[in-house]
Amino acid sequence: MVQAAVVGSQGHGKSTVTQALRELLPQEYRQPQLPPGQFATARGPYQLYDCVDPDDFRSRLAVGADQLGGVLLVVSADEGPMPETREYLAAAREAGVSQIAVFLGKLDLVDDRDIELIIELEIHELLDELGFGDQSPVVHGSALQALRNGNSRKGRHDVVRLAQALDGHFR
Ligand SMILES: Nc1nc2c(ncn2[C@@H]2O[C@H](COP(=O)(O)OP(=O)(O)O)[C@@H](O)[C@H]2O)c(=O)[nH]1
Ligand SMILES: [Mg+2]
Repeated sequence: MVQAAVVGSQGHGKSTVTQALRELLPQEYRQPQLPPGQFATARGPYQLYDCVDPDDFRSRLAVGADQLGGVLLVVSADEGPMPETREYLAAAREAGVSQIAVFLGKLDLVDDRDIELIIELEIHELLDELGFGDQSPVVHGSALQALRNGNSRKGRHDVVRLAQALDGHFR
């Protein structure tokens, strides 16, 4: 079982991404739904912990940072990295977590490709500044649209690519 925490600024879509992974992957991989918070990818089962706020994340890290396979950072494309985004990353860094995968979400709210790329650059700069280097995968998408169109393979596409990024990057 891969344990992972979902972090990101309030309102950026953590709970929506968590729900999308949980609801859409069973259709993709033709597996039964697992208990709350769990889902399975091609690699196997995951337990996702959807953080409420940075304090919640810190208490999670305090009890078991070494058991985390990685952290899924959610950044909304309409706001970009926020002070709370940095706070989460600093906490992960301090606890020695080094596997970060990024979901650049709410793409349906941004119709300018340049803005999307600038925000991705800001995310890479922030990761670099906090000492995570340049290895983190960044998956672009819209979890809400995926949930709305999840019965189609095309609708699930972003969420499946996110699952593949977790499979490849988390320990
Ligand atoms: N337009 C749009 N809204 C989204 C998307 N994902 C989440 N939201 C909305 O953003 C708000 C905050 O999402 P939520 O998952 O609760 O954020 P959290 O505070 O990070 O857990 C809710 O109203 C969601 O419906 C998306 O991909 N597109
Ligand atoms: Mg939430």
